[in-house]
Amino acid sequence: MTTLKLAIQKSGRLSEKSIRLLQSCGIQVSNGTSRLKAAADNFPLEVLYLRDDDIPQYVADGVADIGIVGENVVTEKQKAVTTVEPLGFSKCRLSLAIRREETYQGVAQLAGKKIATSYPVILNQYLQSKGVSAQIEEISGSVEIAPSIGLADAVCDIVSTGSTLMTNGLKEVETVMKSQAVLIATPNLPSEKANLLDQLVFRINAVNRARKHKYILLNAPNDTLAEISRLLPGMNSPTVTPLAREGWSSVHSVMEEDSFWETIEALRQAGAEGILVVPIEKMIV
Ligand code: PRT
Ligand code: ZN
Repeated sequence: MTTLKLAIQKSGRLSEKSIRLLQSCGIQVSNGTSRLKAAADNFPLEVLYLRDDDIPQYVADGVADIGIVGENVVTEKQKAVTTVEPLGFSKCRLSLAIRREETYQGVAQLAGKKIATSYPVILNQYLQSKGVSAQIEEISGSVEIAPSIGLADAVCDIVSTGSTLMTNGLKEVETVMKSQAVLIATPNLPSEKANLLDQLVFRINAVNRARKHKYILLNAPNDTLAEISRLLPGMNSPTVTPLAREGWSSVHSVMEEDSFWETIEALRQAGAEGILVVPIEKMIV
């Protein structure tokens, strides 16, 4: 039987979220703390636990068919892999930062300076696109301490909350790239594996779509239903059922999390009452 081989990070920021994504797709896998690979339950999937930096190479070589890794690593490694889709977690950005006390007037001031980074390829591309020539100092960890020990004038590092930069006396001045976890695949998978990948992507989409939506139930006077239906188009159109109370209906629909509070406010203004909002586990359109 064909098995899809998936590479995920063995231990780090992506590990737990990768395993949780699989679980929400109905696929049980163990964590990789004590092993190199494991077979999943309920799906023909074998999981390889690797360092995140190695995942693009393994997927390009076909040792793994697919992988979950940060977009930043995919771009930096420049391996022949296909990005199947963004996964919506481990969001961060790769940014340039300088000493807090320096004034910043634009990327041109980095010309001739030393910039420490673990992402020399991406940084080099960025500087070239800006026409700035600087010296790139490649280091593999603790990039943020480079200016204070005199190793570099600036850094180009992953930022999430910004607190690491701040505690090291640095300030973020440019976003070089935005990143999140992505699903990558070996180009031109054989059709049986491509078929399994399609099934997995179908499940991931159902889970991720559900996460971005809420199920909403409310009561409203019948003369407000046109306006309320306009505010809650749902997946097709809302379900409207009469209440026992004369002249009132119950409306059920699906709404987007992004515009949640604006929609709720508009519904209240339109006359909705008894609004209930509940999470959706899976959403198939
Ligand atoms: O051991 P292995 O090589 O597998 O792991 P790793 O140490 O190289 O990677 P890991 O686990 O740190 O990160 C894996 C991926 O998570 C990265 O490639 C990014 O795509 C993503 N990610 C999301 C982050 C962060 N957020 C993040 N905050 N990666 C790193 N950081 C670090 C950053 O380097 C800096 O030191 O966290 C610090 C900044 O965080 P803030 O919140 O203080 O700004
Ligand atoms: Zn790494």
